[in-house]
Amino acid sequence: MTNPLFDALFAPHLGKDTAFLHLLDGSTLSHDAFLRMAAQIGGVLDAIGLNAGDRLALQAAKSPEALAVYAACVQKGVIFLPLNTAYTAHELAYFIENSEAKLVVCDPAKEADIAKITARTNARLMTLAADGSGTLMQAAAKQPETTQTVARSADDLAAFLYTSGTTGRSKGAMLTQDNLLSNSEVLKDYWGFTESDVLLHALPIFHTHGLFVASNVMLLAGGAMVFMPAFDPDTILAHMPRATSMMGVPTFYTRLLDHDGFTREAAAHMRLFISGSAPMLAETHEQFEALTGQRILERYGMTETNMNTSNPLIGTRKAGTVGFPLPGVELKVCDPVTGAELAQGEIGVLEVRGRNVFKGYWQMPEKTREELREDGFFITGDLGLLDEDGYVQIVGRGKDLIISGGYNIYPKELELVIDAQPGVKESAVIGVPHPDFGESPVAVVVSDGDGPDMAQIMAACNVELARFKHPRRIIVIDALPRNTMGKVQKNALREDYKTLFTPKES
Ligand code: MLC
Ligand code: AMP
Repeated sequence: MTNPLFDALFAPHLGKDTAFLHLLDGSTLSHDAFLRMAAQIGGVLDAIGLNAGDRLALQAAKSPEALAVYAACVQKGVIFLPLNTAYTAHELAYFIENSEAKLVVCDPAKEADIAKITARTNARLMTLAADGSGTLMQAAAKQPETTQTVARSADDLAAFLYTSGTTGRSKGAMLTQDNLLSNSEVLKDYWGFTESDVLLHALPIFHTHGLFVASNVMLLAGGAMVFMPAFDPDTILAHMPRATSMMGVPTFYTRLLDHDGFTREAAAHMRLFISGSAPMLAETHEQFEALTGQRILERYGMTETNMNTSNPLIGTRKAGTVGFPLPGVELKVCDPVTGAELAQGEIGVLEVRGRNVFKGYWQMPEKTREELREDGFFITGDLGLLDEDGYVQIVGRGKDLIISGGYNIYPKELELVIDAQPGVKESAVIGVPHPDFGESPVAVVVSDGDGPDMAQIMAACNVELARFKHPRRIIVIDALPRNTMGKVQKNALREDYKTLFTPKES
């Protein structure tokens, strides 16, 4: 019986008492202990009747148990649907309903709210707290520490990751076993990860970066992770002496650079610092190198495609670029209108094809057709070029998207909420440069009648949108700038407010 993802990431570690997760309380969980925990959770999934192909939605704090839920899903062929812990009940209702999740696991503090949703959808609800308590692990404790692995093929689905869209409706990206496995195999080799590596893991585990890049690669390599509930520079520095490597979003690096304890000596033994999920300023690369003597390795990916490009482990890591297409990934720069491939140096939309590219959006065949060509190329919506040395440079986005601290915020989602408030005629949400988060959303609002009620807008945001998506400023103006076609010129607005969070350059 085979299950390619389980056989590669998890099965080789059965019975091994090598360190897998170093926890902040000083304890270490071995590979085998982790797999026994996952098997017990797998037993719970069997007991409540989850079958291969059913969905399990998890919104829970980062913990070994939460990661073991992922392992259990892979072992049982259940499709894992991790959800950002910041999502409100309003947002969760959509994901749970849309995915038709059969089991939802949530923090005990959210149980009452989520029970209202699962009552409607008939999903089973269990709880998992940050310390591992809750009904899930109570049930798991009664299950055996070994369990049957369910057979799966490479093309079977392993996970759904929801990603918002330019229309404001989230889409469930369907990722197969092979999408995840092929990418982790490539990354492990490309970045040289082995069982001797210890990764500083401070990313959330509900997105591609923390789950499929960091955790899958380390599982495949057989190394260990210092598993931190969240990013905190003091904690990172305290654990750096035992680590070999770190993966993070640019905000991790700018915050580390601002910390007095981050010195050349502190980083001297580290073999690799990797950044991605958002553009890193060339200036951050340079400051990092000036301080540590090391160059950050930047790579580029997305939910639908896993990782597409990377700077090399050995060779020049070029600041301001995301490196070369990874082995097995074909990348083209295309004309945004005709789709024709452009010449080296010309700016166009990046399109990618390979085993890493997802299968489509859950129950959205039209959206899938719009973005995934019949020949297998996925239209990323990112604008870029191939430079004279073949490095990919991302120069902007064709899609209306803001990335704040590595989290995606689709302006349309905010505009729909703001436009529905009294006193608002219309709004345009733009990303403005921010020194900590890279970009932050600002709402530019045109008033209607007596004008917008700011408290009311924020109250609506509180109910409908996760806090990280909220506009950091609301600016009222007389009219939005439009072109002759009547389209709002967000570029003009971005120009007007570009120094809102950063001092003007002299
Ligand atoms: C937290 N807050 C944010 C935020 N994160 N606001 C805007 N953008 C963010 N990214 C807000 C909270 O709501 C709260 O608001 C306040 O900041 C403090 O919360 P916190 O939890 O203490 O935040 P902090 O620890 O400072 O978190 C910042 C961060 C975190 C950068 C460490 O956001 C993070 O870990 N980001 C990583 C995201 C990631 O993994 N992305 C990968 C996506 S995968 P208030 O007002 O209530 O105080 C992908 C594909 C690929 O993109 O290529 O990898
Ligand atoms: P997500 O949908 O959360 O997976 O976000 C994917 C998007 O993040 C991509 O389409 C890019 O716009 C952006 N992204 C990821 N890595 C990088 C990077 N290294 N540089 C610039 N943008 C990036």
